[in-house]
Amino acid sequence: MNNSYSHATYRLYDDKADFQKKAESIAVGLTVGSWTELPEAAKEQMQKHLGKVVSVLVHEPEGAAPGERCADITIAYPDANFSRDIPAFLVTAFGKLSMDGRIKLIDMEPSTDFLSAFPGPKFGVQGVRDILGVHDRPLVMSIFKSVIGHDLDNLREQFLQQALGGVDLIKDDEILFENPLTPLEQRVEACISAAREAEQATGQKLLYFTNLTGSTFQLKANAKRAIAAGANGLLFNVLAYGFDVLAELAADPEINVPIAAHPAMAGAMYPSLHHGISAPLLLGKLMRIAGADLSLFPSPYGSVVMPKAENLAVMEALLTPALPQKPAFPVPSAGIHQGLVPLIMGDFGPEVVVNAGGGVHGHPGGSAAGGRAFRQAVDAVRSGFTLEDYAQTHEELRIAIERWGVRTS
Ligand code: 1AE
Repeated sequence: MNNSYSHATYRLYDDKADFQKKAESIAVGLTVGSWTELPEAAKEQMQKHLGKVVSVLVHEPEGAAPGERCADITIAYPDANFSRDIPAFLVTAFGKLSMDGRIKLIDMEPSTDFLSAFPGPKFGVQGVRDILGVHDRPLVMSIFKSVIGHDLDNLREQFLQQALGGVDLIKDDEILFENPLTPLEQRVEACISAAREAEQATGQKLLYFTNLTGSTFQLKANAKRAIAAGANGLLFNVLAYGFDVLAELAADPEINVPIAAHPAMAGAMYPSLHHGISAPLLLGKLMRIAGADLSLFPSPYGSVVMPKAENLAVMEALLTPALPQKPAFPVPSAGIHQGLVPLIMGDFGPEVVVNAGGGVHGHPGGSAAGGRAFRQAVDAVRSGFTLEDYAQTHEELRIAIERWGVRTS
């Protein structure tokens, strides 16, 4: 019998509650159900399944109204109670509880034994860099926009244009599904042939993250069809399907390409102060444990924003050496343009993917110029230039900062 424990930490808001009592009711209620009612013989038998209160820290919530109270409660759950999959731990720790008043799941600390069931990202930061042969700078990713309603020739041409800008990665838009104009295998073949053509011109290797879609039970087969057609990356809407689906895909030896996790639906789960799952856990730790090589999330600067402290905590969860799974690339996204690159590199350091859709395709010189301008912005920061100075000798960057400006904070 396994006698290790996995931990969950919650922030509970209540103006009157006895938080210690509440913690004890969680520890008992989500494990053995009832304790005081049990006869002594049953208690002995059930002891190994009983949750434990680890800590209860009462404090005033940030920005609280007068008198508002909250507590951070950590509960230890016996690993013996659940199987080695993320849904089992999530349902144990935050199944019914997620609906029980103002409570947010802040963190989970799975045991070493639990973590050992997850191979995690196949490639991670280092593996993706090795494929691309790029080790000394942030990567640049273009989001393939305006993809619905186009035929294959049109799609190929649009792909080629963004690839010619020298970006490292191109990801499908997450809303591109199986459709009669650009069926999966033909779409992959068209885009990969454009990638090869661009590679000849730029000397830059390129990964194409094809959107993996379809019904859950078809996903593995669809992933393998895409890979057989030449896809060298997959984009996956993890939260619409569940972490376990990502874990199954990532653990499959035949799915031997990096997987980028898209955060679609995350807004229904993390932004509330009082409910849901914290962003660092949802988009950082669990994505990495489940096997995402890259995780996208809203940045602190663009069009869809997440507060900076939370953003950096997502990055920390993706990169920390404290987890046994390979580090995964943070990809702060949404509304990113060239004028934000100094902020991104300043806040995230070198292990980051600069990711943009509108910032590439909205460049007045076209998508190739947009990609080039991003590469120039990265080079400017690496060489210690301001964007304005570097732009004096780099036309695409000059036009980009004329269009979007430069943000300094
Ligand atoms: C947080 C996800 C961002 C995303 O998927 C996306 O398509 C962003 O597009 P832009 O860069 O805002 O145009």
